[in-house]
Amino acid sequence: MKDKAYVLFEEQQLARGIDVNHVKQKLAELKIETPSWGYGDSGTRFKVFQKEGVPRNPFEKMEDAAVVHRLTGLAPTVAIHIPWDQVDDYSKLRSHAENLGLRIGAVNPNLFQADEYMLGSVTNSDSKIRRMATDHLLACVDIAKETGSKDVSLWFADGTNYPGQGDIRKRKGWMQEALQEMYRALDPDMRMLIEYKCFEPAFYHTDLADWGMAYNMALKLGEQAQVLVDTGHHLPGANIEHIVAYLLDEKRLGGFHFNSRKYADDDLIVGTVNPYELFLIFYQILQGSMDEDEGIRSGVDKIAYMLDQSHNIEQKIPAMIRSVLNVQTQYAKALLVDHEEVAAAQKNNDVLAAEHAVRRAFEFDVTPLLHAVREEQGLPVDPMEAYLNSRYTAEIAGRGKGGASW
Ligand code: AOS
Ligand code: ZN
Ligand code: ZN
Repeated sequence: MKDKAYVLFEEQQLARGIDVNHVKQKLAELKIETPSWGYGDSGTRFKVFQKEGVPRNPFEKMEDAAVVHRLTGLAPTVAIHIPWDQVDDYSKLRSHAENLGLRIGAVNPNLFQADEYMLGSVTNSDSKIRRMATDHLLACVDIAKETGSKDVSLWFADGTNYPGQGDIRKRKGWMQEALQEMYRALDPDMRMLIEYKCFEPAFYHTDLADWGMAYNMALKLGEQAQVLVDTGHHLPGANIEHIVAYLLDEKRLGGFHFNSRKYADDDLIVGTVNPYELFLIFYQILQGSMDEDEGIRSGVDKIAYMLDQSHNIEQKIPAMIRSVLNVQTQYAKALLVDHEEVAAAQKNNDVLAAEHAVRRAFEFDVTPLLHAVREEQGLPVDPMEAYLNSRYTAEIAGRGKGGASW
């Protein structure tokens, strides 16, 4: 029997000309990759809090990720970070993941924790350190081939703290050299996702500071190089959905690192601080999915939705469940935008009607819809409640404290 709230929702949407079956189908296709590091202990420079039950190794991280996917149906892949998730045999990690119903997603080279990288990795003025960093990039491409991952996602902490500390233009050239070498190592079906960030840990200049620099680098490298938008990596007030629309139109939007920010790169649970921004990002993407240009439409299909969060004070698994559900909620709302209504208002230059057409989709309560979708997929209607009622937290308590950090 259909739930009353759902019947009402369906009627309401039907009256607006929204095809609810199409909405449900799109929702069933939504996949969000969770980051292995979000299951480990993390913190700020002030303190890393150790939580009980945190995975002790990459294999246990996969087990926790599998719980998130089993309860939500939303998170079938897990991003790994090398060397945090270094193992002797990646095919073992791969089959462990596959046995749990998961796949290994993007491989993230870590070029910021070795002492050698204090003054830069691929942009270091010391050619030996640049070689070491480039070799790590190449090693990560090989790991991706073993794990069956199609994306290698790159974020560089490289930058300087003071004017004059580094030669900005030389460093730009070194960055390009290293990325070119890595690009050549990719199989034709692999992608390099280039992430940017305005500052931190470097506070004066960062070598890849914004989407324009990442995009320019991608253009120089070739079509397999695309831009990764981490929602926490912009200066306050940046219009992220504009950047998204722009990159999508240029066919270079590779993926996202979703998280929330209030001040800087806070890596908080996505959708907690500014859900409307997330909704507007999806609004742009869904508009792109109806473009007459096949290239843009297929670009939309290839966008990698990933989380990049560190759960410093909250329980990791429920935090991940909350996160993927928050993304699903805003995606569902964006699916309710009547694009014809928006287009008509735009045509009439009716500013208020256009804004209204977008915002009203955000204002619907999609809870009955999401319950129905989960029920149809045989998932718990409330995955968070299902987790809290499960014995999993008690089971993993046996791991004790002092598990993997980041
Ligand atoms: C760092 O600020 C970036 O968001 C990266 O994506 C980073 O690799 C990730 O946060 C794991 O540390
Ligand atoms: Zn990121
Ligand atoms: Zn970040």
